Amino acid sequence: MTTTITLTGAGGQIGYALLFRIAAGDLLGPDEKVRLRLLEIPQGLGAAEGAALELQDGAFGLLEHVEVTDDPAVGFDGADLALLVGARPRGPGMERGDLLAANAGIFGPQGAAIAAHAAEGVRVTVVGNPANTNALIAAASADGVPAERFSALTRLDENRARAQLAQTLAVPVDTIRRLPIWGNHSATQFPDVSYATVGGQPVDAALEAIVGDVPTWLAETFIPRVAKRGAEIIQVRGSSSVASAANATIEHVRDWVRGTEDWTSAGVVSHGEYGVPEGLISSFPVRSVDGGWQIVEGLEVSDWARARIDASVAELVEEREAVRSLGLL
Ligand code: NAX
Repeated sequence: MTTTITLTGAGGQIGYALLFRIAAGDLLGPDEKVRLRLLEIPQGLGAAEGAALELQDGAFGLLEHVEVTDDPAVGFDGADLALLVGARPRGPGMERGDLLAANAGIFGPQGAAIAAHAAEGVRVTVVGNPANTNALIAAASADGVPAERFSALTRLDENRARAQLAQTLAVPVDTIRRLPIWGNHSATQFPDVSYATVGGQPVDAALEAIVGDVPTWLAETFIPRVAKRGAEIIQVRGSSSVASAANATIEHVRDWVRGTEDWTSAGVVSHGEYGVPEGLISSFPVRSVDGGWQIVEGLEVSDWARARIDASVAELVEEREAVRSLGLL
């Protein structure tokens, strides 16, 4: 079998980190051939073409074909998986409304091109920020493609949260499970340790023994550290997260395609679950079953957690209203 994968922003940093892992089989396994379509804007074509030359030099047995284009009709042609990484960054003096509008101008037409040209059953992962609202705009513009086929990346946030908790508890990171992100991929996101387990046991007692007052630690240390990790990386590294973002993207798409044993996090369309207004793309605890995301339902949500979820969801509502008021949704 061959899977056609479209990557937008393929000439950018995350694109460069993603391409070689996809070609090496990290996304779909060692038996699935891939056909890559690299979609860029004209200024990014040279970098994408250069990456395509390097892909050729990688002599990857799984890589059947690479096409570089700035035409969305060609870029999304036959796409089984679309990774929407290219986005307009916030420029100097740009207000949030300007940023939303600039990105609506990218993700609206891309959603329409996906509807017109992608394979039936296409699954679209939005990485480019503001990821949740960009996914909402793309889904709204993709006539005939169910909104459930669009999701936004919050796996990097979850991975950051699991890594921080593992470090605090001095345990291997893969022993930490069930630590979902709720809400927006932004500073208001809520990494929720309420259900977290370490080695299959609730973390509460172990955490209390180490940090003392857990609610204070969560509010003053853990949540801000996770939510501001992107800024910390920029400060230390001098440039934004790249390889960790690519890694999270690989994990997100791989789980979506292959299924999950346990929960993870993804920005998916709400049908009103946990009081999140219908139609918003918000991060939830999810499972992947039969190729689709399913929101984990029936969880008890404390008042404390409720307030955090509501604050992040309120930001998503504001973003949606801002885009609507510009006539872009
Ligand atoms: P770069 O600026 O290195 O690359 C972006 C690329 O997108 C550029 O080559 C640009 O030419 C291209 N592009 C712009 N408009 C396009 C369009 N209409 N069609 C196709 N390509 C287009 O950014 P990079 O570091 O790769 O980050 C990409 C996006 O990921 C940014 O929006 C960034 O904010 C976002 N991130 C999202 C994360 C998440 O967890 N959801 C984490 C990492 C990252 O911050």
